Amino acid sequence: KAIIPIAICTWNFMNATAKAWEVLDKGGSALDAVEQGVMVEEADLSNETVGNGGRPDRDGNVTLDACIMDKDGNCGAVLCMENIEHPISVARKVMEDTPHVMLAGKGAEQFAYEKGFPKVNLLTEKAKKDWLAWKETSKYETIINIENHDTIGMLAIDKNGDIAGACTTSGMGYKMAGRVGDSPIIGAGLFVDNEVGAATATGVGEEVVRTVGSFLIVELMRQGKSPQEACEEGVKRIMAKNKGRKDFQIGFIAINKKGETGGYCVHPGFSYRSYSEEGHFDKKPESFYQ
Ligand code: SD4
Repeated sequence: KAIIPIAICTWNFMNATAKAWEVLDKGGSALDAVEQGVMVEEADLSNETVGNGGRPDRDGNVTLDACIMDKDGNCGAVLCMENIEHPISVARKVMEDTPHVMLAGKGAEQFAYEKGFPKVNLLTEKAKKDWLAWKETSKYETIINIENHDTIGMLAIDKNGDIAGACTTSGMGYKMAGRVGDSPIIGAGLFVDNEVGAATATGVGEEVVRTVGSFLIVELMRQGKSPQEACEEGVKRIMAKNKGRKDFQIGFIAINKKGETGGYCVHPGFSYRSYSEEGHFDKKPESFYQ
């Protein structure tokens, strides 16, 4: 059933969707809803995959990726940025206050300070301890997401029927220094087309980038597929390029103009959260492998 307004996000980030709903219910814009929604997870120290408290790269530095996109197709992103708790808000400033779409590394950080964002040490004692333990064996391989929290990608439709999306992450744990995943790449980790719908991704970003996954899903919806069918096709495209490979997880979620939603993933374990007048749900989509 189509319900507007609505907010959905990857994984079971119930506090984030609750925040987004609060904004939407008051008549706020989808853009404000997704920004304020994902900020909840960026600030949550217990979440080791987004924002403050995120796992560092293999050199011990926490580097954050985020992007945001509005109803008019405007977008902004920060890549591999350190010391700033809310990369999504910096991405929004890139979108609104600069002629650019992406700022990376030191440039992004400097821009954030100029905009008044405080410098924050993002490496918690726990994340540091885990990283030091990891360094003892230093395996560098992709692992299937078993934990139930990860990159947050959020999509929302406001009372005007306008769509926006946001995606924010500390990226793959113990990644190479300088590594950027799909999450801050418009079209890969997130895409919004206000005429059609929006999609966002979580999981091993390299595979999402290779298929420009979120853009693909929005285009499939434009061709008439439901959000569910489009997400399934997106995952199938990735699996066609990785025949027989089972060592990675990817989850996509999508929403169309009517507020219909869908999700699909490579392995069981992925879920997405949905909040509308119908209620607050944890949805467990089907997966490519059982
Ligand atoms: C990335 N997609 O950096 C993000 C992180 C993630 O499971 O979702 N990891 O590739």
